[in-house]
Amino acid sequence: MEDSIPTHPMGIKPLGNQYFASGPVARQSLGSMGLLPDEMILHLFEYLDTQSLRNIGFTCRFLFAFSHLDDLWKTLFLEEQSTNPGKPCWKGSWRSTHLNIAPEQQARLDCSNVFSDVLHRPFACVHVALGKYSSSIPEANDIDRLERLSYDEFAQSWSNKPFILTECIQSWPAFRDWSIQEFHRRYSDVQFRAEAVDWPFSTYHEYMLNSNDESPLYLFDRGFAEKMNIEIGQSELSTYWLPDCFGPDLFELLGAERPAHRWLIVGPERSGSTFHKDPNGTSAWNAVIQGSKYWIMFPPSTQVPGVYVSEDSSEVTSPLSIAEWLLEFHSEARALPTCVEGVCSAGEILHVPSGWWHLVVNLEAGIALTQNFVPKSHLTDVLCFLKDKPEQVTGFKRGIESPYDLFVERLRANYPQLLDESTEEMSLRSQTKKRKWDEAVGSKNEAESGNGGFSFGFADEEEEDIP
Ligand SMILES: O=C(O)CCC(=O)C(=O)O
Ligand SMILES: [Fe+2]
Repeated sequence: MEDSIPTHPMGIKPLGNQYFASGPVARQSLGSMGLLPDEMILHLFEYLDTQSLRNIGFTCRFLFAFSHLDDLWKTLFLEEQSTNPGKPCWKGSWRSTHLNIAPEQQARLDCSNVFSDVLHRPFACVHVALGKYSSSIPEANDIDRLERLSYDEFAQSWSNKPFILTECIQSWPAFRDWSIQEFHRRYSDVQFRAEAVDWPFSTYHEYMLNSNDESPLYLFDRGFAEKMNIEIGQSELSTYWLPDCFGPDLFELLGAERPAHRWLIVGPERSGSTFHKDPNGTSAWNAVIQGSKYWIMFPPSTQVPGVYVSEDSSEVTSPLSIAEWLLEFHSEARALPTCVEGVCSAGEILHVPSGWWHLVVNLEAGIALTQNFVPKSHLTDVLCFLKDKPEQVTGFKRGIESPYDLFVERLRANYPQLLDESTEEMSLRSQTKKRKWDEAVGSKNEAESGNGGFSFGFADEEEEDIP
């Protein structure tokens, strides 16, 4: 890996290189702080405010290098923006942007006797060659590619499988007309949401062209239709419309009360999404307008290497950046029999089935549109999610007390038979779950003694007590 990595702009080297160093190393001048490992120094620095972080950098060469770690400045910048949002001017790094100084006005110091993995690794990750991971995909893992698909085929055979449709979005005006350049021309003053900040597209464009973050700031905006004044749907003036093959989206029954469900996504090369499942048990499609994305996906019950899920699966900890995960875990993950991977290029659309794990990385700068939906075939998954994990339900407006009750009410009015079938499936599932639990804890006899119906009612009531 080290072979393809250029020299760090400040001269910082990986710790292993210290073995070859002849002169004095910068860490020796750290005084009593030298007792702390690099990880701890970084952690302490995360508590410093702007002035302190600046000042401590002037104490010695080693801390100068630490105080320039750009991620620290990103946090300070975002913190300030949250209380005092101004119109920022991107200056090539978070430090320069936050301190509002031109890159050429910054102090420069040769740090070639600073040896630290904590400092060198983020830089190395920026230079990870993504092509290595997105190419030579084993045939068994290759995501299915279809020219087109009917709704019947989707409902019968494909709602549980990832796939890429290659002939689906070519007629969208969005596909024909949109590009990063065109956005820059038409929307340069329009503010879009990029993680924690709202930036005019012109600023984000500057950032895309001139930044080197290990995990680039990702533009992910759910209000884009209003901001760009575009129509979505079947009308003549529409910029894009929903693909027919996914059939009716049952969350449409919620009307204005449906949770956030569509996003415009723009990002530079290496931006993307770390491992997650989509919210509320929904499925999704992701259409690439410009650029290309590498996807690696696993079915719902897979334990993905390097991804840690809390016991109730409410928290997913993927402490690693995309690049670190690729470096550390990709080969192990790729060898799993359930691994599915592929590249979705401009003009193609990818299906993410309900509950599937996925990590996505942009191989080039690009634009995508994504939408979450509830197909009939996953109604039970969504109902179970809303009912059994109310604390994990996201995206609904605050005033909505019980998304589950609201959805059931709308389904009863519009699709009573579907609701009945789904309710039956839910009770079958919880019966199976209870049987498995009883088997595991050894109270099998009780479960089989004809009290199944009663225990069931009881379980449901208990569950309804969950706020
Ligand atoms: O980065 C991407 O394009 C993937 C987005 C995604 O997975 C999501 O919106 O849930
Ligand atoms: Fe996703």
